[in-house]
Amino acid sequence: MTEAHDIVGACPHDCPDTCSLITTVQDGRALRVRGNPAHPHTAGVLCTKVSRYAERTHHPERVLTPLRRVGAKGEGRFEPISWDAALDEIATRLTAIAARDAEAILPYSYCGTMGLVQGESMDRRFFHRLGASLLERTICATAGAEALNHTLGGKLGMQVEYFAESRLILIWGSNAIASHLHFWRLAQQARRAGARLVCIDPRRTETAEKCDEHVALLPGTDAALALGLMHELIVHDWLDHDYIERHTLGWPQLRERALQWPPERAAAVCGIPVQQLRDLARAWGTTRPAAIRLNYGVQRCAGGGNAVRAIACLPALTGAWRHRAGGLLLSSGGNFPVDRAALQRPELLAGRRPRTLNMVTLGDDLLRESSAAFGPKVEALIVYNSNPVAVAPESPKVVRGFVREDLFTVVLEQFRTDTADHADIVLPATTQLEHWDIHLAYGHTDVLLNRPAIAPLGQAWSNARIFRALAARMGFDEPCFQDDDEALCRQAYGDKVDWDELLQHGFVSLKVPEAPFADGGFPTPSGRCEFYSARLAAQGLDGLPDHVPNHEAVGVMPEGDYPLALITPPARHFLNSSFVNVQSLRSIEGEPLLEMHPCDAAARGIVSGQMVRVFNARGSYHCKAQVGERARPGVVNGLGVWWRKLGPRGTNVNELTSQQLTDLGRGPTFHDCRVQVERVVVAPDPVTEVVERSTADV
Ligand SMILES: Nc1nc2c(c(=O)[nH]1)N[C@H]1C(S)=C(S)[C@@H](COP(=O)(O)OP(=O)(O)OC[C@H]3O[C@@H](n4cnc5c(=O)[nH]c(N)nc54)[C@H](O)[C@@H]3O)O[C@H]1N2
Ligand SMILES: Nc1nc2c(c(=O)[nH]1)N[C@H]1C(S)=C(S)[C@@H](COP(=O)(O)OP(=O)(O)OC[C@H]3O[C@@H](n4cnc5c(=O)[nH]c(N)nc54)[C@H](O)[C@@H]3O)O[C@H]1N2
Ligand code: SF4
Ligand SMILES: [Mo]
Repeated sequence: MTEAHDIVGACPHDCPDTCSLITTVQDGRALRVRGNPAHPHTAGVLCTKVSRYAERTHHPERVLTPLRRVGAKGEGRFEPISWDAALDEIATRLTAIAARDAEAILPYSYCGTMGLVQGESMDRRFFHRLGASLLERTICATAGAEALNHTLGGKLGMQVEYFAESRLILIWGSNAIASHLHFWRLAQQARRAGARLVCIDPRRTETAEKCDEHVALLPGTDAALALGLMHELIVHDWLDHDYIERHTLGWPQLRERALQWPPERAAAVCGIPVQQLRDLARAWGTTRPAAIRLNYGVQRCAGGGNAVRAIACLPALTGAWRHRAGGLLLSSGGNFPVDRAALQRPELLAGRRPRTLNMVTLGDDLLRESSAAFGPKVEALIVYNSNPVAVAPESPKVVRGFVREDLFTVVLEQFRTDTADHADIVLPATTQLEHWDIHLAYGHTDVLLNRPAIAPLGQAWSNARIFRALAARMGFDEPCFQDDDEALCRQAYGDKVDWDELLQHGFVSLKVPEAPFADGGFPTPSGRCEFYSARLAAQGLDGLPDHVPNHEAVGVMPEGDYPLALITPPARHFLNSSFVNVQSLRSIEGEPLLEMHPCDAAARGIVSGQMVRVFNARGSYHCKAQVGERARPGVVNGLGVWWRKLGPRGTNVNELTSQQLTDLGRGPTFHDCRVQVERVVVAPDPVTEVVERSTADV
């Protein structure tokens, strides 16, 4: 037995906190993973999920050899094959398709790892060289990102640590305790020093119940709330006229727009008491320093981009940016000087301009035939760092696409996910403990390096190695296909980050201003905070932020059929669909639940613990009802992206969500969805279930 030793790494997950990890290793096995006490933002603490990362890595169900399908698509029956056989088969199939039209090949990936090497380097080189279709990676944050870009000039904002000094914090569209725990520590610090915390969220989350105030607005009404707040700031003259004059663009127009939103109108749209809106405006207008921790929950609806724009105007109106503990933070990602061209080598496209498909509309796109407008039918799909069968909206269509007999599907995975079950070939991928990577963060401003703690398990390879090997099989002989994983790590930031310091400490803090917009200097075309965006107006869009009702707002769809709004926020102990197969975490999470307000439940004769069917025109989903105050009247909360095969009847909540897009950024609208709910009566014979409609529904 060798002595145990520690290796410093980085959490790979799609979470603003990007923690520094310490893995204790003995005899080639990761014994445990804990938070690095030397990294200020991590402060020695990890969330419950990643504390179980060693359990996840050494999970008995890891995919450890290449697999070839022997059953029907989706059945999940495979036989092990050699790497040579797998690579030969993939290269042969892709070469044949590419000879006809390389755009019939579609890569599909997201942030299963946020690592720059395993997430967006050799893979992109490979697909660029091939001339495959491009993918718009929109499934999470593009509406908010584009909104920030058009308002502040980029994914920039407050330095997260200064929230600890704020006197008022609006936690807006974010369940910090569940989804970025380390921010909550700072909010608690602020509160101990006397700050007031306000949570703005339709759901009474763990975070909402611990704040001083909870504004439980209807989903998709945040822009109306922001405009109503502006109305009050104007009427009471809680404005910083000097800041507005010197550092903003379009105030006369925005002022006129906001004056159309008296508190009564805004509160009615939001479904909140008008006094609550007035009180919030007074607090925002009169407290210094005041800050907003905005998160992506607000932008998963039709008007998500406009909502983020409206909210991002609030700090400039009151001059909140003047203080380092004032302003707003949605994403800090724009601070990182990543050399994406060096990693991804767009020049390998050699002048070709392949079509781009949107990852949100995968369901529709897999079912499309070739046409002049669409281009070639998708014939091959290469999935990595993502589990689209579970996470993409409107899964009935996604599944119909994945079971197509004429689709060749390769999935690079650590586990037999719902998506892997539909693959022709599954390739075993390493976890973060087994490979090199380098990271940015979107909730702080440190670069992190991930060193492998253990050797790859079984025959697992890193994504970068897999794409290197595929490139070699396909005869791609450009020198960039020789770069190994460590070399790719070095290329990510070039000389902009000190490599030796990274090797030594595992992280390097970027040099960023304490209060980025204290004296204006917004990186927009005008150099100002753009209330009015000429760029948006030039695209034929509204140059000012406005309230854009949900696609499936009250009154838009036939309300009698689907009267309830459904939101689908993450489960605390899963990360999107990752960790659902980790038994200890699944035990805490329990089972798929639908939270309902007592009045909506009573109207349908539903009690807690009862099996219900949630449905709309797109699909139908069974889970247990949990009746209580976490849900507001008129809104039901379907928690977590469960693996379909681990949920009742092999479905999850994305059976119901739609492929409609946001106003900006072509993003998903997971929280913009209408449904009906009915109880399911289980007959003595468990196979025959009778659905009972109460009189309230008809
Ligand atoms: N434990 C855990 N942590 C996670 C994740 C996870 O799955 N589990 N996912 C990670 C990822 S990929 C991301 S993008 C982030 C996601 O985390 P967030 O950016 O925080 O986004 P959501 O979880 O979608 O929504 C956050 C909150 O917004 C609320 N919400 C829904 N609709 C609206 C609305 O219209 N207006 C307002 N004001 N609020 C609304 C939801 O009820 C939820 O509590 O978290 C990351 N962290
Ligand atoms: N209904 C509903 N749906 C949602 C959301 C919601 O709030 N509600 N949230 C949406 C959001 S915000 C996001 S970001 C998406 C996320 O959706 P995805 O990006 O698909 O994220 P995960 O579900 O975590 O799946 C990531 C997969 O990547 C694998 N993986 C991790 N590391 C590696 C690696 O190094 N190599 C390879 N080959 N594989 C790896 C993991 O095993 C896991 O199966 O889901 C979206 N879907
Ligand atoms: S998921 Fe977030 S909070 Fe948890 S360890 Fe990773 S970065 Fe930290
Ligand atoms: Mo996300």
